[in-house]
Amino acid sequence: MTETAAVIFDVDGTLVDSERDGHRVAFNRAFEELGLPDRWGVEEYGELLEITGGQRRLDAHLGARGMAEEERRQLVPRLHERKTELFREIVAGDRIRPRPGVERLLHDLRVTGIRLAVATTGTRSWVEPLISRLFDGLFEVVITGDDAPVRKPDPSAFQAALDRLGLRHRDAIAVEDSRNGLHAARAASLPCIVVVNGYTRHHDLRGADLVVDGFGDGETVAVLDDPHGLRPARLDAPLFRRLGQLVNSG
Ligand code: XBP
Ligand code: MG
Repeated sequence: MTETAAVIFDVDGTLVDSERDGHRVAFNRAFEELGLPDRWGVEEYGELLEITGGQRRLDAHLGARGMAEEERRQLVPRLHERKTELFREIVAGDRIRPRPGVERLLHDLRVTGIRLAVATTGTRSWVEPLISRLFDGLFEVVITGDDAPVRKPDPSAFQAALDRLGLRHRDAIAVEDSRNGLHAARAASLPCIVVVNGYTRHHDLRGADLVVDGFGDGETVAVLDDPHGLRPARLDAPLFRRLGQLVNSG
């Protein structure tokens, strides 16, 4: 029977709650600095998150409000470059923190000998400083949007992580927060645990192996979907091992 050898984590919304008070704020500051009238509200940004990748999100938004393609081609890369710098400053100011229970889980997995990887569609120039600041030395492999240019729900980020780990899909489990992330993991044939947040609680998450509302930090997590009957109180190494055995024996 195959043992779970690695867990592959998404970053935005999963390891860190970075969208509403992080990326959104950086996008808005970039709009302001470049003299654009656009500002993304909390709710509107939740809808825009359906479009993965900052440049694609900007392009879709500006296109929908009537900006010509030629202008977008010039503007989107500049806006995104400035947004990336501004988000790096937000990270450097310690304003992005791990979701409650994440650090405990990562240490628990490592102590049990489970290898850790990251697969995100975010830009490497902010992902790397964020990972070193918050999770220094814990992740063996970090795949970013620069390594896997096709954004989730395409499976390429997860496939690249498996390749770099030298593992097959049967040896690993993905942890995600959103429908696009879940679909990317499933398209790479990975089992997937979804830990929802305020932006993703309403997503259709059919196909997930477990859906919970947190990692379990003191309090017992609320289980939203549990097709294998795992009934976890929190996410920990024995739960990942049990899930790995279940999906591989089924
Ligand atoms: C995250 C994203 C990213 C971030 C912004 O999705 O879609 O675009 O919102 O980062 P996931 P960039 O959690 O599925 O990886 O601006 O660097 O793209
Ligand atoms: Mg995410």
